[in-house]
Amino acid sequence: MDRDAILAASKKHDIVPGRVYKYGTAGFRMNADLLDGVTFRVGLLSALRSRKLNGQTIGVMITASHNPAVDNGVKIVDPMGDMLEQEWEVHATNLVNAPSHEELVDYFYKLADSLKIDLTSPGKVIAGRDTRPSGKTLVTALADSLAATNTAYTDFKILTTPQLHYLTRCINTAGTPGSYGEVSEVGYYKKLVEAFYRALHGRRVSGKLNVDCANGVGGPKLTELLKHHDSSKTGLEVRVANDDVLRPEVLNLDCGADFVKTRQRAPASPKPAPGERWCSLDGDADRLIYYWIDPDTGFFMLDGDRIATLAASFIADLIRTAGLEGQLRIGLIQTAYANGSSTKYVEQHLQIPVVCTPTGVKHLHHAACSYDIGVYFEANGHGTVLFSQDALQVFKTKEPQSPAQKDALDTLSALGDLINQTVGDAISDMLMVEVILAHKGWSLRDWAMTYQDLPNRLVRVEVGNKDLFRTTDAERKLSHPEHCQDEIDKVVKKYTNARSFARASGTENACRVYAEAATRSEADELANKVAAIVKAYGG
Ligand code: 16G
Ligand code: MG
Repeated sequence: MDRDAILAASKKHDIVPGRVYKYGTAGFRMNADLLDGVTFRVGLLSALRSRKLNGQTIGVMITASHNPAVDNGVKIVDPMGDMLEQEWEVHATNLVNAPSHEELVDYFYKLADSLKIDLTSPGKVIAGRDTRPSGKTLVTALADSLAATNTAYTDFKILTTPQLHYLTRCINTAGTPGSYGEVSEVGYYKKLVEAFYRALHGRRVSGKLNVDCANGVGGPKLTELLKHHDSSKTGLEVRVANDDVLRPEVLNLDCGADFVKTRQRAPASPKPAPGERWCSLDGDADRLIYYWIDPDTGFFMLDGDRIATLAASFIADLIRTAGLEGQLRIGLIQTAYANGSSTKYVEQHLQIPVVCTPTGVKHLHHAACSYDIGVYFEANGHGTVLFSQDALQVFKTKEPQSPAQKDALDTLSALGDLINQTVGDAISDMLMVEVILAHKGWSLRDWAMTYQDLPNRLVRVEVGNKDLFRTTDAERKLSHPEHCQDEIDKVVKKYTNARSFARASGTENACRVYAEAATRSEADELANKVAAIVKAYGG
């Protein structure tokens, strides 16, 4: 590696001065104009990361998910397709904040030295990006840093975020017993479709599914997947909606999973007709929300909590039928945003333990790994089901004692292939939901009947200094500012079945307040009161 080459390359990709950059829950995410130098530096870090991990391939994804089209973002994917290890987030933050090109290169070598990285060893990085036009230029910045550090580099061009995670894991497991799949986009489609056929196990999907793709990368990719799918075999007919990726300004505009979840209404267009089955993906296709318009009661949403409870109940039943109860541990991971009714339903009705973690996929994913079957979903629709190697092995090798056991074992094994094991994947999750509904013979309304959500409200509060707010107990309580939590507790006590918490956002300069209570008006009132407390303490 040549210091001068890195320095010269860096000088082509300035960092915008006077800003503090932080590798947060979603990597670096901001207005795309600020990201050229940031992306170059993320390239430097991925070059180091790959070498630190004996030349395994590192993924870099360029996306700003559900943010407006003018934003973009960049994040690093570890070899098994999971998020960058947390200790390295600090290194990413430090590298990106180096004030000058010289100091950047100094820090790069210092980091390599302190982490005992052999810079002469080979490194490998792959990249993907969503449909944002700015992604194309940012990829150039990434390519420049990888060239300057002699790092092998493959640009997989436009992908969903989960596809990039899939490819990263495939490359690093190729030729081993744990091989995750064919290293190509087509390999991803074939794996999912084949597992979908197997998981249905002769059942058929009933009713057309309309998919709002947020005018993001999920649109063209879902269309590709459907080319590999024979609907006469499954009954699944999909109408792909909001798949305009040629007009960047419509990305995530009045549509997509984030819009549907936060506004609690259907996309502005096309208007879902009463009774139609709908779901929405977000801009990079790692979140999924289902809904329909009821002719009598109007819009009804099935969010991440609902997907989690559906998956957990189905898989727990299969485990029982397969005669594996007691042998495999199943757990459900949520955040404080999960509706209290869903938690109660899982603990009391399904008798499955629930763990609460702080917000952010990495926390949930990590907690899910400690179960044989770890179901994790954020209420916003991001999540997946992780199976341990032991579990996957048992599904394949256990000798069935009856046709019903064989059916259950085959279905479990197929789910292991269908459900993305690296990260939440809207397309894979959608196929999983369709499989479960087909097995249960359920409509969206049947699914919705399992429990009743507590009315809830989320409020964004602008404060002088959001860093004053520090949390404990998986974000369910504030430790700072002092006395703020006491005031919140006092208010919550006045309402029935109520719960409320406040936390600083990890992606925006604001605090968020969540409140739920027995009635709509109580939930609204409580949210507003807690928001007022937060505002008063907010500096
Ligand atoms: C990021 C997280 C998401 C979380 C959200 C919270 C990842 C990949 N994404 O989008 O999981 O729900 O941030 O945002 O971890 P907030 O901190 O602004 O409320
Ligand atoms: Mg997303």
